[in-house]
Amino acid sequence: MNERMIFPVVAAALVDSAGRVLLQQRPAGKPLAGLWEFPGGKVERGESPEAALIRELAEELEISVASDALTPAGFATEMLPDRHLLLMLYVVREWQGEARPHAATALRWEQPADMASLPMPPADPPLVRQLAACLAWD
Ligand code: DCM
Repeated sequence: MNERMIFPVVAAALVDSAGRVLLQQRPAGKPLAGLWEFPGGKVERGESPEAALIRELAEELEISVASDALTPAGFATEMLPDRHLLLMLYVVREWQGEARPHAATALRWEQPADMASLPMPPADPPLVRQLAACLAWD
Protein backbone atom coordinates (compact mmCIF):
# COMPACT_ATOMS: atom_id res chain seq x y z
CA MET A 1 0.00 0.00 0.00
CA ASN A 2 1.55 3.28 -0.99
CA GLU A 3 0.55 6.72 0.15
CA ARG A 4 0.89 8.50 -3.17
CA MET A 5 -2.12 10.55 -4.13
CA ILE A 6 -4.18 9.46 -7.12
CA PHE A 7 -3.91 12.16 -9.76
CA PRO A 8 -6.81 11.75 -12.23
CA VAL A 9 -6.24 12.90 -15.81
CA VAL A 10 -8.72 12.66 -18.69
CA ALA A 11 -7.81 12.53 -22.37
CA ALA A 12 -9.67 12.36 -25.67
CA ALA A 13 -9.22 10.35 -28.84
CA LEU A 14 -10.88 12.66 -31.37
CA VAL A 15 -11.60 10.40 -34.33
CA ASP A 16 -12.19 11.88 -37.79
CA SER A 17 -14.16 10.35 -40.67
CA ALA A 18 -11.00 8.66 -41.99
CA GLY A 19 -10.36 6.96 -38.63
CA ARG A 20 -7.44 9.21 -37.78
CA VAL A 21 -6.97 10.41 -34.20
CA LEU A 22 -5.70 13.80 -33.03
CA LEU A 23 -2.45 14.07 -31.07
CA GLN A 24 -0.87 17.22 -29.73
CA GLN A 25 2.76 17.96 -28.98
CA ARG A 26 3.62 19.14 -25.47
CA PRO A 27 5.38 22.52 -25.51
CA ALA A 28 8.91 23.35 -24.38
CA GLY A 29 9.11 24.26 -20.70
CA LYS A 30 6.43 21.78 -19.59
CA PRO A 31 7.15 18.31 -18.22
CA LEU A 32 7.42 15.74 -21.04
CA ALA A 33 8.12 18.54 -23.56
CA GLY A 34 8.08 17.50 -27.20
CA LEU A 35 6.11 14.30 -26.61
CA TRP A 36 2.87 13.57 -28.50
CA GLU A 37 -0.19 13.01 -26.32
CA PHE A 38 -3.92 12.64 -26.47
CA PRO A 39 -5.29 16.10 -25.57
CA GLY A 40 -6.74 16.46 -22.09
CA GLY A 41 -5.69 17.33 -18.57
CA LYS A 42 -6.24 17.14 -14.86
CA VAL A 43 -9.63 16.54 -13.28
CA GLU A 44 -10.13 19.39 -10.80
CA ARG A 45 -11.46 18.80 -7.30
CA GLY A 46 -15.24 18.31 -7.36
CA GLU A 47 -15.34 17.93 -11.15
CA SER A 48 -16.59 14.86 -13.02
CA PRO A 49 -14.16 13.30 -15.52
CA GLU A 50 -16.55 14.10 -18.36
CA ALA A 51 -16.92 17.75 -17.33
CA ALA A 52 -13.14 18.02 -16.98
CA LEU A 53 -12.60 16.66 -20.49
CA ILE A 54 -15.18 18.99 -22.03
CA ARG A 55 -13.47 21.93 -20.27
CA GLU A 56 -9.97 20.84 -21.33
CA LEU A 57 -11.00 20.37 -24.97
CA ALA A 58 -12.49 23.86 -25.03
CA GLU A 59 -9.37 25.36 -23.43
CA GLU A 60 -6.75 23.42 -25.40
CA LEU A 61 -8.37 23.03 -28.82
CA GLU A 62 -11.27 25.51 -28.89
CA ILE A 63 -13.74 22.78 -29.72
CA SER A 64 -17.09 22.08 -28.12
CA VAL A 65 -18.14 18.54 -27.17
CA ALA A 66 -21.45 17.33 -25.74
CA SER A 67 -21.30 14.99 -22.73
CA ASP A 68 -23.18 12.25 -24.60
CA ALA A 69 -20.46 12.30 -27.30
CA LEU A 70 -17.89 10.89 -24.83
CA THR A 71 -17.43 7.11 -24.91
CA PRO A 72 -15.01 5.54 -22.41
CA ALA A 73 -12.24 3.71 -24.29
CA GLY A 74 -9.82 2.61 -21.58
CA PHE A 75 -7.50 3.68 -18.82
CA ALA A 76 -3.87 3.44 -17.76
CA THR A 77 -1.93 4.13 -14.60
CA GLU A 78 1.57 5.49 -14.20
CA MET A 79 3.52 5.63 -10.95
CA LEU A 80 5.42 8.91 -10.71
CA PRO A 81 7.81 9.85 -7.88
CA ASP A 82 5.24 12.04 -6.17
CA ARG A 83 1.89 10.80 -7.43
CA HIS A 84 0.00 7.98 -9.06
CA LEU A 85 -1.40 9.09 -12.40
CA LEU A 86 -4.75 7.62 -13.48
CA LEU A 87 -5.31 8.44 -17.15
CA MET A 88 -8.80 7.87 -18.57
CA LEU A 89 -9.34 7.91 -22.34
CA TYR A 90 -12.61 8.70 -24.12
CA VAL A 91 -13.45 8.31 -27.81
CA VAL A 92 -15.03 11.42 -29.35
CA ARG A 93 -16.45 11.31 -32.88
CA GLU A 94 -18.55 14.47 -32.88
CA TRP A 95 -17.52 17.97 -31.91
CA GLN A 96 -18.09 21.53 -32.98
CA GLY A 97 -15.35 23.80 -34.22
CA GLU A 98 -12.00 23.13 -35.84
CA ALA A 99 -9.24 22.00 -33.47
CA ARG A 100 -6.57 24.67 -33.03
CA PRO A 101 -3.53 24.24 -30.76
CA HIS A 102 -3.66 26.49 -27.69
CA ALA A 103 -1.69 24.39 -25.21
CA ALA A 104 0.43 22.56 -27.78
CA THR A 105 3.27 23.25 -30.20
CA ALA A 106 1.57 21.31 -33.00
CA LEU A 107 -1.29 18.96 -33.82
CA ARG A 108 -1.26 15.89 -36.03
CA TRP A 109 -3.85 13.34 -37.14
CA GLU A 110 -2.61 9.74 -37.06
CA GLN A 111 -4.00 6.27 -37.50
CA PRO A 112 -3.61 4.41 -34.17
CA ALA A 113 -1.51 1.79 -36.01
CA ASP A 114 1.02 4.52 -36.90
CA MET A 115 1.40 5.88 -33.37
CA ALA A 116 3.91 3.29 -32.15
CA SER A 117 6.78 5.21 -33.77
CA LEU A 118 5.89 8.51 -32.06
CA PRO A 119 7.44 9.57 -28.74
CA MET A 120 4.59 9.69 -26.20
CA PRO A 121 4.30 10.16 -22.42
CA PRO A 122 4.68 6.75 -20.72
CA ALA A 123 0.99 6.40 -19.86
CA ASP A 124 -0.20 6.90 -23.44
CA PRO A 125 1.02 3.84 -25.46
CA PRO A 126 -1.13 1.37 -23.47
CA LEU A 127 -4.07 3.62 -24.30
CA VAL A 128 -3.21 3.47 -28.01
CA ARG A 129 -3.58 -0.32 -27.87
CA GLN A 130 -6.89 -0.08 -26.01
CA LEU A 131 -8.09 2.53 -28.48
CA ALA A 132 -7.22 0.37 -31.48
CA ALA A 133 -9.19 -2.52 -29.96
CA CYS A 134 -12.09 -0.20 -29.20
CA LEU A 135 -12.21 1.27 -32.74
CA ALA A 136 -11.99 -2.20 -34.29
CA TRP A 137 -15.34 -2.99 -32.64
CA ASP A 138 -17.20 -0.29 -34.54
N1 DCM B 1 -0.63 13.35 -19.21
C1 DCM B 1 -0.28 12.18 -19.89
N2 DCM B 1 -0.89 11.88 -21.07
C2 DCM B 1 -1.83 12.71 -21.58
C3 DCM B 1 -2.20 13.90 -20.91
C4 DCM B 1 -1.57 14.19 -19.71
O1 DCM B 1 0.57 11.43 -19.41
N3 DCM B 1 -2.42 12.37 -22.73
C5 DCM B 1 0.04 13.64 -17.93
C6 DCM B 1 1.18 14.59 -18.02
C7 DCM B 1 1.19 15.23 -16.66
C8 DCM B 1 -0.27 15.21 -16.22
O2 DCM B 1 -0.90 14.25 -17.05
O3 DCM B 1 1.93 14.41 -15.73
C9 DCM B 1 -0.98 16.55 -16.33
O4 DCM B 1 -0.91 17.02 -17.63
P1 DCM B 1 -0.61 18.58 -17.93
O5 DCM B 1 0.84 18.79 -17.59
O6 DCM B 1 -0.88 18.73 -19.41
O7 DCM B 1 -1.54 19.35 -17.08
